[in-house]
Amino acid sequence: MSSSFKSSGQVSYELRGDVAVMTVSNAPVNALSLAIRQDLVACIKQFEEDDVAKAAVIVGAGKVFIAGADIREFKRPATEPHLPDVIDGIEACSKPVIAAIHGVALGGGLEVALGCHFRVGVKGAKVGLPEVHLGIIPGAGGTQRLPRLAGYEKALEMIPSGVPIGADAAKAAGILDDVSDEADAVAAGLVFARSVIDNGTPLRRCSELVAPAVDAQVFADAKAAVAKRARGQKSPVVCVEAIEVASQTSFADGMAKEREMFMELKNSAQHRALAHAFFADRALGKLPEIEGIAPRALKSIGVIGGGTMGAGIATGALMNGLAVTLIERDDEALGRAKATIAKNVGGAVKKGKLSAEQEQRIFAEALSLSTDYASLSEVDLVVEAVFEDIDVKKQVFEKLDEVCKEGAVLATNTSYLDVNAIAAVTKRPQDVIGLHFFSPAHIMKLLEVVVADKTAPDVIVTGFQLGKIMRKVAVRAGVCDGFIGNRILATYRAAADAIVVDGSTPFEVDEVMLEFGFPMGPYAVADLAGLDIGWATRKRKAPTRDPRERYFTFADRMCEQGWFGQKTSKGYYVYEEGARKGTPNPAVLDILTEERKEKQINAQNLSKEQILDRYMAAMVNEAAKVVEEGIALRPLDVDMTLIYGYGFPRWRGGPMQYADEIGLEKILSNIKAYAQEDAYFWQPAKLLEELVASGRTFADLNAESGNNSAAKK
Ligand code: TC6
Repeated sequence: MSSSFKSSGQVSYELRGDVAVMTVSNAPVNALSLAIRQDLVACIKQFEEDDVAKAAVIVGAGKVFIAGADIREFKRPATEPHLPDVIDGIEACSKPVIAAIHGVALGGGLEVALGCHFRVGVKGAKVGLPEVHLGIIPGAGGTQRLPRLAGYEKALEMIPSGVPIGADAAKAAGILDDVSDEADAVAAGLVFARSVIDNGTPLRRCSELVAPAVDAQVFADAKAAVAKRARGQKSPVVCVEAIEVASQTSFADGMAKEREMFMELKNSAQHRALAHAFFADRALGKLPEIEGIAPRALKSIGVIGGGTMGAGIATGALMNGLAVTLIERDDEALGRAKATIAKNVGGAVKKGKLSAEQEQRIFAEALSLSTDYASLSEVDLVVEAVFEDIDVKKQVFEKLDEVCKEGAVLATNTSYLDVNAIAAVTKRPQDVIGLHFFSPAHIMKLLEVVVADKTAPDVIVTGFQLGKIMRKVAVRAGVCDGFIGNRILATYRAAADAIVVDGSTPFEVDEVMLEFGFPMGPYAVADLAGLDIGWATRKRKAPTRDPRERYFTFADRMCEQGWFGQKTSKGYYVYEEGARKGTPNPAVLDILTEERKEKQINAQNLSKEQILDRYMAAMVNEAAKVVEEGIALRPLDVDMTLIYGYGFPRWRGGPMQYADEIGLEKILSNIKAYAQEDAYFWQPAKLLEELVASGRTFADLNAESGNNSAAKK
C-alpha cells in the first residue's frame, strides 16, 4: 500500500499540546469512503513524522464515531487503500493511537478502533459488527482481532448476531479499555492519551494477543445453531467459520482468509439483496408528496372494535406511549377486548419488552373503554377495525364524521376494501386514510399506509408518524383490492392452487417455499389464518368472477367438511391437540384427485425448480402490475411489504430484487410459456415487458425514483 495519499481534509489533523486529534468527518455517519481511507493513511503518516505528537486520538465528527465501510462503494470494484491495510497501518504505528468512541462504532468503524492500541468510550456509546445483516462478514480484521481481544465466546456472540453492545458491556468484555465520564469523545480521548503518555503504557496490538484456547466443539455448536436460525442465509455461518480460522492460524494467515471469505460474500446475490433492503428501509418514508410536511398532533387514538385486530392495534399503541380509547358495542365485548389487551401486554412484560410499571400505567391511565362514540371527540386519530364489510365500515365512518374533532385523522384498517368509498361517506375525505395493520398487530412489523384519492398530505405523514411511534415499517400503498401485499398474495396463492390441481401437492409447494427461505409455506399459512376466511372471500367474489378464470374447488370442499385449518385441528395439515405444526392431511390428496378427474386434468409432475419458477413468476408479474398502476410507488415498496408482512426472506431482498437477480427476461419468457396453458392468468405486466424491451431492471426504476439512497453516487 502506498502511504503517499494526500489528505482531502475529511479527516482533520490537529495538535492539542502533544496529542494529535484526527477527526473523521463524513456526514451523516462518517462512513469509511475512499477519501476517508486515504486521509487516515495520510494522517497516520503525518503523526509518525510529527515530533511533537506523542499520542494520537481518532474521533468521529457529529453524532457517531464511525458507522462502518461506505456500503454504497461495495457496488464498485475495491479501490486502494483497502480498509484492512489502513487499519494495519494504524496498528503498526510506533506511538500510541487511541480510539475515542461516542454514538456508535460499527463494522469497519469498530475495526478501526480494534486497530488502535487503546479504546475509550463515552457513556451511551455502542460497538458492534453488524456486517452479517448485509450478507457479509467483518472484512477488515474484525473476525481476527475481536476474538484475540475479547475471546472466542464473545466474538461468537457478537459477530454472527450482528447485535451491538453498550459501552459498559464492551468494557466488561475487554473491548473498551475505559468508559469515560467526559462529556465528549475528544475530551475522553485526550484524558486517556495523557495517562498513556505519562505512564508510558506499552502499546497493545490486538494482532499480537493470544486468545485463550477453546474446544473445537464450540465452533461446531455455534455453526449448527446459527445455520438453523439463518435459514439459508450464508453470512452468519461464514462469520463463525472466520472466527474459527482465528483459532487455527497466525494473524497474517487469518487476515488473508478473512479477506477471501469477505470478498466472496461481497460479490454474492445475498449481499446485494441485503444491501438493497438496507437502503430500501430508509427510502420507504421518502416520498415527494410529503417532503417537508409536518404530521398532525398525535398523542391519543381511538380504536373501533376490540377483536383480535383492534385489541392488537390498541396494544401496540399503548405499549408505545399513546393514550387509547377503545369502542365496542357492549360491556361484554369491552371486557373481552380488555382481556386480550391484558394478555398481549402481559406477554410483552414477560419478554422484557415492557416494565411492570408501564403495564400498570397502561391500565390505570392510558386505556379508556367505552360503548359511546362520543368518547372519541378529542382523539387525534381513529383506527376502525370492525368486521370486514363495506356497509358496516361506512356506518362507522358516518358516526366518526359526526363525533370526531376537526382535523382528526380517520383511518380504516381494512385489508382490501375501497378506502375511497369509505371516505366518500364523510364530509372530510381529506382526513380519511387506510392504515392496514397485520395480525397480531402489536407484533407484526408491516403497516400499509393506504392513500385514497383525496387524502391530504399531512394525513399521509401522520400515518407514517403513527407507524414510527408504533415501531412499524410503514409502506405507502394506493387503493385497489388488497393494496400491495394482499393483492400480490392472492395472485401467487392462485398460482400455487393451479400448481396443486395440475399435479403437485400442497405439501410439495410448502416444502419448496420453506427451502426458498419463507418461514412457512402458503398452505401452512392458510391453515394458520383459517381456511374459512378465503372461503368467505371466494363466495363474496363469485358473482363477479371472470368466466375465463380457472376456478378450483378443492379448498371449498375442505371447508365444506368443516376443515378450517389449525382452529379445527384439520386443514391441509392435521394438528395434534395444542400443536402448531401439523402433519400432511392425506385426505386432501383424495379431494385433489377427485377434482382432477372431474376436470380431466392429467397430473403433471413438476420439479421443485418448476414449482418455484411458477410461484415466483406469478408474484413478480403481479408485483410489476402493482408498480405499473402506482399502487406501489417503487419496486422497493413491494419488496419491503413482502419482507415485513409476508415472510419473504430478507436475504433475497424481496420479489423485485429477486427478479433482477434471476433476470427479467427469463421471468418474462417463463410467463409467456405458462400463458400457453392459461392465457387469462398469465397476462404479462406491461411494465415487465417495457423493462425487458429497454434492458432496464427494477433496481433502475428505484434509482430513477430518486429516493433510494442506494442508488446515489
Ligand atoms: C462494513 O463496515 C464492512 C467493513 C469491511 C470492509 C473491508 N454506508 O440509518 P440512518 C446512511 S459494512 C453508507 O437513517 P440512524 C443511510 O443510508 C457496514 N451509508 O440513521 C442514511 O442515508 P440517507 C457496517 C450509510 O441515525 C444515513 O446514513 N455498518 C451507512 O437511524 C443515515 O442513516 C453498518 O451496517 C454506511 N455504512 O442510524 C451500520 N450507514 O439519509 C449501518 C448509514 O441518504 N448503519 N448510512 O437515507 C446503521 O446501522 C445506522 O445508519 C446508524 C445510524 C446506527 C449508524
